[in-house]
Amino acid sequence: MKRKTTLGEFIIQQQSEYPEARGEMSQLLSALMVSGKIINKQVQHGGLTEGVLGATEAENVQGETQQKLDILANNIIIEAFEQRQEVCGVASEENEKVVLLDKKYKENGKYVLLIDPLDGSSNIDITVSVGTIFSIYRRITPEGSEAVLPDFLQPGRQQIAAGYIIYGSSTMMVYSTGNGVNGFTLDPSSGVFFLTHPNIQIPETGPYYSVNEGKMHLFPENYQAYIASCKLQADQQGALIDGRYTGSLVADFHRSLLKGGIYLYPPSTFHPDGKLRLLYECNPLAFLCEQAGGKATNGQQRILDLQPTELHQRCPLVIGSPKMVEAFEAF
Ligand code: P6P
Repeated sequence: MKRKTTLGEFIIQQQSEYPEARGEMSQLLSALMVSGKIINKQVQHGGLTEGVLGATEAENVQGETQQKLDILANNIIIEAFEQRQEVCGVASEENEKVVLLDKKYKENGKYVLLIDPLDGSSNIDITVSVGTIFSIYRRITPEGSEAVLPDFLQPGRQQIAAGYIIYGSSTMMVYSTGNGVNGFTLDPSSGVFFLTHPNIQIPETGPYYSVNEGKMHLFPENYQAYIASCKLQADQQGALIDGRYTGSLVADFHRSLLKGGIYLYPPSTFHPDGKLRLLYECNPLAFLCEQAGGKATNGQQRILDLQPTELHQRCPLVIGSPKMVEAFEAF
């Protein structure tokens, strides 16, 4: 039986479709792949590695306690890009300001990278899946100068690539460069990512809705009404729609992408704009979801059309199977 295509081979095949490509995007994706393998090793070792689990005394710019692995993952990714020339700056959930990469030659980088280095990290200590989310834009200010905020505050529809690495029962890298979504599974014995989920299409509808029911009473009426309707609905086969919520966005999104379903992080009295961040959580997943045939909205607008104004701004997120998001929009 012919062996599966590796991620490296796939990247090269994709690049060959762009004769003018100089391989920078390929290099960028390879750096993310390498970072994912290194982070995976730390995540999978969990409590076996002294001092890796648990929280630090530090808080990130969101005022959230930083897990030790958050910081580790952030450093692993930034260091990977300091060794290369494609990226002139990184915006991260873990850094208040944009990280300008080493001045030596970084100002020639054509791309900017936005990351949530380890989303859902509070789940690590209980061995629930976590993930790295990434979003890539071409810079809009002239090369040769330092990257500036406008390079990062672009609408999500300008993304040229986005994806995630999910560290779960298996480790997968799922990404898109604008021509569909492909999923690669890491073979731990060889350290190679193999193409296991070619051309992912999200099912039009699905068997799950995913929301933090504990906060239901804080949500706006229309969200409560839609969620109540999910509890009453049965799908074509008469099966009820189930609730599934892991508290890890990447895991909840990955399930919706593969099985069909809808994930909601609504506005609430605690979080009037929702809790999730537009630039490095909502935009990359919205890009992927649309590439797979799904939809993503903030309750009023298409996520990818939102014009960002701040690096760490939050936005409500309703994302997943198109028919389920449309049903929500009717509320
Ligand atoms: P809540 C994790 O902190 C995260 O950013 C997402 O991964 C997750 O979906 C969400 O927050 C969980 O938030 O308020 O439901 O605990």
